[in-house]
Amino acid sequence: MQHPHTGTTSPVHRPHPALPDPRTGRRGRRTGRLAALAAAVSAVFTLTALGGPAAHGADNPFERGPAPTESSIEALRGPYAVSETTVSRLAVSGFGGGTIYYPTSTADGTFGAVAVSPGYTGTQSSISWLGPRLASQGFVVFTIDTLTTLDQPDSRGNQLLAALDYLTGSSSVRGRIDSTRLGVMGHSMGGGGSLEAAKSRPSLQAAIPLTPWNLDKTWPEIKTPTLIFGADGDTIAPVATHAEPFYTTLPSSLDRAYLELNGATHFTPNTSNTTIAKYSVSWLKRFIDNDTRYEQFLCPLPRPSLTIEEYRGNCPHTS
Ligand code: 9J3
Ligand code: ZN
Repeated sequence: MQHPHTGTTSPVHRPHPALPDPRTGRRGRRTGRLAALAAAVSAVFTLTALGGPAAHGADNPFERGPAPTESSIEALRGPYAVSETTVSRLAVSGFGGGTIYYPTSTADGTFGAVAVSPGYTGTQSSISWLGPRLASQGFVVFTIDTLTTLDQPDSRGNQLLAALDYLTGSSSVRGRIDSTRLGVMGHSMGGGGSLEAAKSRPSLQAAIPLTPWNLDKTWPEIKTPTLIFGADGDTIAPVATHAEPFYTTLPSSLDRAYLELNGATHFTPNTSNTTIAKYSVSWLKRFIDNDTRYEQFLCPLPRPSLTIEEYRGNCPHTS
């Protein structure tokens, strides 16, 4: 089967009316500066009135936002102002409700979306920092609560998928989402759940388990590009029996990576962390949005540093 993000979905790309047609060199009916200006104003008005698309990459209909820099992906907030809406657990089924963080503006068209699960005994507050941090870079982010705080990874995987289905099918922001461009994240048993979700739904574009915990140690079935974060000081989900075997058993043909955080614990993903954010943003952009402007941060592989104990992965990426 063809990998979904190598597909050639056609964007709505009309030639800009004020610019010469690249094939003919002509501007069309009206010519001259005033006519070009009128056409440009009219085109901007039309596109804005329709809610986009605006300023998407010429070759990639899914890329959003300005060209990234090291500092833009490390920043506490990206270029998009963020709004949020609460989803009551009473209003949904299959998961425990949550909070949706989304770019406020509709001028850039639709965005990819990510659901994020907390870990064992945790609630959405344990992963809520990721909501505005990732949404401000141009994603709809759904931090969820689980049905019970004691749910196991397989259940958390199903709940992440139920949350994505709610997000794209019923939520108040469904019209802002490109429902073909989805990902999952989670902490600990929620990270184990993100592996379960990717295993059961190979159409997902990205998975990012954070210090994941799972009794299933082997993941050869996964087709989704996966970035696994481990923590060198994790005594609850030690990397030797969790994150590392999860990574090494992913197919070697898959776009995959393992980032071991230096001086970190099982609970490092529960508070704002720039290393987690910058590589998560890069991975989501690269694989949910097909945005190769972010490949520079993933390839060549990041070198060990004060915050990165070890980084493994394939390079260049193949999908
Ligand atoms: O979600 C987690 O933090 C999983 C680690 C754990 O408490 O496992 C014990 C069964
Ligand atoms: Zn397995």
